[in-house]
Amino acid sequence: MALFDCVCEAESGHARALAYETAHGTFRTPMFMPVGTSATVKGVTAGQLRDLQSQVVLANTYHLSLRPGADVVEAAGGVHTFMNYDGPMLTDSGGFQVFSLADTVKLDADGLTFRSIYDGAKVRWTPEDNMRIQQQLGADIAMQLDQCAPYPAERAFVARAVDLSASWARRCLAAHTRPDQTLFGIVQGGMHLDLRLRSVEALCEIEKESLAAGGRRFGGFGIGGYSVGESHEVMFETLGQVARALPKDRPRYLMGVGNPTTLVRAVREGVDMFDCVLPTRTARMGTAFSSTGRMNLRNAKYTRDFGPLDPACTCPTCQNHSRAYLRHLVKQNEMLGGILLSLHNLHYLLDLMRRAREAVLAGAYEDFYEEWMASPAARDY
Ligand code: PRF
Ligand code: ZN
Repeated sequence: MALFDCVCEAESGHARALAYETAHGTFRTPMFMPVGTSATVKGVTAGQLRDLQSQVVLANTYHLSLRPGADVVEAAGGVHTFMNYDGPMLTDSGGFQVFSLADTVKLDADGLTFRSIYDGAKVRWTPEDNMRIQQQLGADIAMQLDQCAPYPAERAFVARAVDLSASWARRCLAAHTRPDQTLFGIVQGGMHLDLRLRSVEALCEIEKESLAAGGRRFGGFGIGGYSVGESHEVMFETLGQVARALPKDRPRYLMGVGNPTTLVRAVREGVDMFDCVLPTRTARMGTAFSSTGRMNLRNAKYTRDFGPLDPACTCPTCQNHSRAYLRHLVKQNEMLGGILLSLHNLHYLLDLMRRAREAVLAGAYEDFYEEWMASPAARDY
């Protein structure tokens, strides 16, 4: 396979099994990507990620460009060598973090101005600045700079975010030239189907113009602007139609979504890739996914429970440690507690997507979906 080739190995209903080629190896979908915001999946080493058979790690442009700085990461040889991880990597543009972390963001047609959460320093990004930074960071996949509208939001506000994101997509695609790295466009449009379709059309038009001018194409498409406070049902009213309006021959990445049942449902709608801090963030708070639903390890009922965390799980945590021990670690704020639960929760989502892929390859995704929805694990939705 050539770089950035995307091969569809099987389809089952709308669900797909893709193989995608990057400069750091092939990844296969459906797939969950652990989040390594600051060039670290918190508490988890690169070796452990490999053992978990994690395929792609996600880092963040907002955080890395402010600390330690894109120039430092570049001097290290890029984010791969900096964190000693040699598999596929993706950097989010940081647009989402600018809007969710900063209290004042100044937005204009040419870019955005915000203050760093680290030291209050004023930062200005044009789409070109953002592309230069992501090329310095050197991940295999860069994401366009976009504006994610909050929920709820006035329709006119969402429409402006769609048009601004499209104008930035055009500039990002023109500014992104590193040959070993690809760029994903991002669809916005909130919960309005017509605005979502307008966003998809704009991206396709921008790509067409770029190709006609001898420029590049998008390597895939992010679906942003969901999981911002709306209910599951509201998201699924439009998600499937949006995913399937995107070009069939490239990956569709639902950004910032990590609820197990949402993943199983979104794959059925034609989504291929996911990322979320949920498995690692909730692990650090003492929560574990399990085959019988979510478990809060702080609960007193585990004090003398010397059985494995999840008897159905094959992860290293479940092979080696009891609920009582994990509860003790969590209660004492021992850092090993968060680490062991992070390993388990990541294994859980990675394994769920591997099984989803097997089901697609077997042409039996609908059976997999129904079995999941009937399982006790789907109750915590
Ligand atoms: N845009 C970008 N990153 C994101 C989102 C988005 O809309 C979301 C929304 N769920 C998560 N991460 N660039
Ligand atoms: Zn486990």
